[in-house]
Amino acid sequence: MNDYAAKVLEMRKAQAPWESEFIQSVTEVFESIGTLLDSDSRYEKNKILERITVPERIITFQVPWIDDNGEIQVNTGYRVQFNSAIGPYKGGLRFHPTVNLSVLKFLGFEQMFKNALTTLPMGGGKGGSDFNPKGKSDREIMTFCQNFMRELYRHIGPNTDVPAGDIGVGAREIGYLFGQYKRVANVFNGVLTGKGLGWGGSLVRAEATGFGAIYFVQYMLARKNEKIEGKRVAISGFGNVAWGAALKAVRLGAKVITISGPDGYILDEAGLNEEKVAYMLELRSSGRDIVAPYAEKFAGSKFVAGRKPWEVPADIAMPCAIQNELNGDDAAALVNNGIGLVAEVSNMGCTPEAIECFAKNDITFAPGKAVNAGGVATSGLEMSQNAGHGYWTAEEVDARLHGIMSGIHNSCVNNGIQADGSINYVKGANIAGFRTVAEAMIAQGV
Ligand code: 2IT
Repeated sequence: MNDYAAKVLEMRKAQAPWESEFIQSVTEVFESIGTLLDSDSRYEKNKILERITVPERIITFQVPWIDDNGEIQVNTGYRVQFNSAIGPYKGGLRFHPTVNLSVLKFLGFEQMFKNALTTLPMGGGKGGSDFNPKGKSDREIMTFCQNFMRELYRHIGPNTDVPAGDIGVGAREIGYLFGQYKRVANVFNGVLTGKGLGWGGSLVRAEATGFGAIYFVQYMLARKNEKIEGKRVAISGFGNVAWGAALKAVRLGAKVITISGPDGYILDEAGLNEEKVAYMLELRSSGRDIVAPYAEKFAGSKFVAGRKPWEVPADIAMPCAIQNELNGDDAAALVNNGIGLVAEVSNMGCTPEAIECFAKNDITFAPGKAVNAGGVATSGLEMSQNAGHGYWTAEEVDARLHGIMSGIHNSCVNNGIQADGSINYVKGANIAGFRTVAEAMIAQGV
């Protein structure tokens, strides 16, 4: 690691050694940008690494709400406004029991570079709560969202900070959050993305993260003169992102053989079809956070309890669930089974040991901040439509999404090309994203 980067990393570690996810994400970026830092002393002179690792603002608040039994519950709400050098803070809200400041700082840090990669004017932010939506009634979800927004509304706005969904926050939650924002702020604007069609939402936004990830995989394959058609694809998760990826993969003739949940994974050797992909939505709306019922519904598939899909032989692996879901042992299993390509779709889905294992074995690996950027990119397109008081067709949005994913792939190639002609996508994505943000910070002064 570059000396300056190592010094700042040590400083951040000493300040908050318990923020393991945040330190992991900073380490990955700092390890990748050494050549850029070596070649340009302005970054150190302007203390860019010191500044870029401290969120511009963190808002923490209490979210009290009343459950269906009339009991008062209390959760913690957060919004980490990480960096606004290139646009208003932009990034999702996560409702999940594992949410804490370290997790939201890592997500906000990643978001800043991801948003820069899209080339749209969006800064980095992230937020959410340790609220667990699992097993909650619709009324409880609505009450929680309303009480969350009762505080958050004063910190956000279409030119200030534009939240969206993430794990545990989908179309239903965005609806309740938007309704409350509108009530208390008395304004109808594009303050959130992922809105419903007909009240400001964009066509293709729901599919965009998964679709964009598959477009990115197609560009990766094209460099190796390969096609996705006929490839065995192992996907984890069964939420919005996994659903979009499975849908596009199936439509392009790939064989999606796994999905997974916290309870285990489904192995479907026949491959998913559009009916089975649609069933993922039913599984999700059950609110139980399990995939086991899939095996009861579709003969020939089986449920493997308590395990992850990375033990299944596949050509392409796409983690679509949560951070650190694919570790060094999982990576070794994939390599032993002849994996050809790994596209990380979840944010920081792979541990450093896993990424190292792929690198050692010359497995093409692309990081989440590049692969999953189609989601936030399409949020950016939703912001444009809102600002222009109109809507674009699905074809228009999809064409722009394609163009943005192609541009991100080109950035990774241009900044990550190695002496042997192979691409280090981690390095390429981090250098391209970092440079854009850092240059804007330098231009704007302190
Ligand atoms: O991780 C992500 O990029 C998201 N959850 C989407 C963020 C957004 O603002 O659409």
